Amino acid sequence: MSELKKLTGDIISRLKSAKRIAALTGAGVSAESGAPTFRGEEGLWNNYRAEDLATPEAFERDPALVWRWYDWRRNLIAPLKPNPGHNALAMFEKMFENFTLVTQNVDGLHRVAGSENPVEMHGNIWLTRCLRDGTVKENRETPLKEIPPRCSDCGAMVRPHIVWFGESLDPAVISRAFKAAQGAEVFFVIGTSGVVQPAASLAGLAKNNGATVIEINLEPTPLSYQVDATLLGPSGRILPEIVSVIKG
Ligand code: BV8
Repeated sequence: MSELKKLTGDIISRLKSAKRIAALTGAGVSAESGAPTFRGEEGLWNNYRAEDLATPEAFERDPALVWRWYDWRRNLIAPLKPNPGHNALAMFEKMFENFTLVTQNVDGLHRVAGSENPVEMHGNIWLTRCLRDGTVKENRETPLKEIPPRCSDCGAMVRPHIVWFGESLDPAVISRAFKAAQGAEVFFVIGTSGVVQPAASLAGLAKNNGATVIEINLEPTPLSYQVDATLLGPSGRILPEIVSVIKG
């Protein structure tokens, strides 16, 4: 049966009349584009341990190792295209008066799909940050010519402009994400295992502020107990179905 049968009449009418909608996405939204997720069996981290790589301590200890991991991921991601799930979320921006896309993903595929101004909570794999003066620049070299790469202005080493475990998120990013969740009439949580904070707290925040929360995932998650509906299936199929229901 189409998972959308789980959307009651009330949920659908709220969705059709909503002015303010927000969505949080995780690695699952990019899975159908061919991007490995983090915690799946073929997960990015199965070959490595996150604490060995996605932390400031790991970078301090061995910047070249961390950069080799990111170079490998950038080469993996570079040829990938947005899938119908990304495209449907870009469509949401045109369909709703006020739509905010919050993503944990660093692959940039939401932007490629046409989402204008996603809140990239964990940064972006195509941006680097100078360790000397903090300048953030786009760098799409694949593979990287030099590891670790250097700042084109001052020659100092650069790091990925990505939020690692144990690092605080940009306060402006947090406030945009929290405002979107607090103000949403309908909040989607899509393709995330719901384990990483503070992103995982957004669904509960939306719920506590009166939103209808809809989860889309291949399987239930620790967030499932607090949502109004969990639609089980690939977001690349379910999201376009939701677009047609709203347009219908
Ligand atoms: C912070 C960048 C304040 C790296 C990432 C103890 C010590 C220190 C910190 C903590 C601690 N305990 C808790 C914390 C906080 C910590 C945290 O949450 N840890 C967890 C693991 C317990 N958080 C932080 O450190 C954050 N900062 O809190 O600052 C602070 C400061 C100091 C000390 C304390 C607090 C920073 C978190 C950011 C970490 N960086 N990424 C990189 O990517 O290189 S997080 C990483 O996980 C990715 O960004 C990823 O996006 C994110 C979440 O993973 P998911 O996106 O959910 O992906 P996953 O593979 O897990 O799941 C995929 C899902 O999709 C699955 O459910 C699957 O079923 C589904 N799926 C698959 N295919 C499909 C699908 N669904 C639909 N359709 C499909 N086709």
